[in-house]
Amino acid sequence: MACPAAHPRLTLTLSLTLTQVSDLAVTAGDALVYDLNLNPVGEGTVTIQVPTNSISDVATNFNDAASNVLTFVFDTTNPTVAVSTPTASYTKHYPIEYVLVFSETMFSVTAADLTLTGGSTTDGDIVEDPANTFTVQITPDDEGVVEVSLLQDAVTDLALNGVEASATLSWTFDTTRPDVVLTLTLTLALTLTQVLTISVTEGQP
Ligand SMILES: [Ca+2]
Ligand SMILES: [Ca+2]
Repeated sequence: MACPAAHPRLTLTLSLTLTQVSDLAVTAGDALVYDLNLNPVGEGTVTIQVPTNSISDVATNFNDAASNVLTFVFDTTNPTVAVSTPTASYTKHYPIEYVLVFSETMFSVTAADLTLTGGSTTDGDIVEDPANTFTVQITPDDEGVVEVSLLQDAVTDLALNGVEASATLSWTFDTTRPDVVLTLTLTLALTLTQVLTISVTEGQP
């Protein structure tokens, strides 16, 4: 059946107040297509449905069944991230674990998103859990300082809002054992005194 030339009446059921619902284009063909510009007044979940008896053809035949429900989340808030505080600034253990806890669900976090010096990681070293937490295993390049951060907008939430910059964490990776030297000094006085000195030289990277 050919589509009527005149626009049918259309009523939408919306879950959120809109500042504007404008009709961008109406295309008449075998099916009549409405493109609507929806502007929510605030963040949140928006659902849209055409209810029963709310759209008619030019012969005033109304729809006898409600449409499916479309849902989307309007989100303009930038996500934030908290990072794990190292239990010690010096470590001999590796890989070093770096934990990112985001304020909301993120699109993804990959190795390329991290700003890392003195070490490396791969996408396979990053594990996500359901609580918006990503655990990253970092392998030091060598002894010395390993530093990692997440720059502003490096990753996004599901609505593509960029993340706020994280704090920068650093560790000193040190696997060199300290050296110990004993020296004995004899002092002749009224009594003979022996002074034992233990010198420890810390082997630092
Ligand atoms: Ca957000
Ligand atoms: Ca050392």
